[in-house]
Amino acid sequence: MKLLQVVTLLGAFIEAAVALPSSDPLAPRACTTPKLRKEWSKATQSERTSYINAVKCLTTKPSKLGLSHRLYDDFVWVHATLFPQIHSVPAFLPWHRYFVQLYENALHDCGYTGNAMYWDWVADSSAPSKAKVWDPVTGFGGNGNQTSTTWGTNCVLDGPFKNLQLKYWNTEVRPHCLLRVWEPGYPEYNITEMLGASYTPEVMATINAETTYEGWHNGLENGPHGAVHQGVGNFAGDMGPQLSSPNDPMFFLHHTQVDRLWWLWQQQNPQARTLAYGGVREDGTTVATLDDILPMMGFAPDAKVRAYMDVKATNLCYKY
Ligand SMILES: [Cu+2]
Repeated sequence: MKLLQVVTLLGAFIEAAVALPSSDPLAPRACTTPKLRKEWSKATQSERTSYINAVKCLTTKPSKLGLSHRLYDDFVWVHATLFPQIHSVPAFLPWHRYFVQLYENALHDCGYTGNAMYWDWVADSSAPSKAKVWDPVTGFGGNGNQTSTTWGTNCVLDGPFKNLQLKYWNTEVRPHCLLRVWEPGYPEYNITEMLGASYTPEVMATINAETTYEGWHNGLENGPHGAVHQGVGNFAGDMGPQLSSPNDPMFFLHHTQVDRLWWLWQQQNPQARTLAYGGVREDGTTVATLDDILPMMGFAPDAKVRAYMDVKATNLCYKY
């Protein structure tokens, strides 16, 4: 066989090998051009507008679950119903990674061409209320009306979501406006505005010093993750510790940041940490493994934890 023939054959063979569908989502050759997920304030105005329009579009589409609510409410419903299985457990991080991915897909189906975006609340922790994400023109609008403490009155007054109508509060049908109750902060009690002191770079450095998945996950979920929910929503706002927190579109910018912080921790030692996983499952006794199932209630296929560990996996393929 002539050299040229060998080279041609070899080329065809490589091409065929590359085109083969991979059953292993962690196959290294699969993700050659990862999509960049941007910080909200770093995106262009047309990207931001397109994102917000797509979020609104989710309220015009029917439920994929066949329920009598909108596609928008599917995200709220799935999160609220699965809540005990996906919080305070090792699956917290991969499940929310999958959930953000499904949200990004849904935004794409609504005409958005960009990628998931995040709010870097670590960078804004010294004055979270001044963050660009709350801008009424270029962001998600600001705090709710604080004239009353009656549930359902703390409606967001400005920005693109001021007329948003929401259906669920936890798992109950309780129609309401988008509610926000920013933690005002009480300097005399050392409580900072929006609980910013709980997600500073110093706090993150301490959590990032954890070398095990279990240690890092617990530090992040119970610390900064929870503080941001509480700081934005409090007990009467949608972003608070409610089962229905995906009601606030900010949920997804928050959880993309959570995902980014996990990725940053993995990147400190990719060899050891990309598949680092562990801890105890929701039953309180079973040890978590990469073969555990991430439930999605028929909204999307259930998946294995293993498939949501590596952002370079074919089914994800993004970077920060
Ligand atoms: Cu959650």
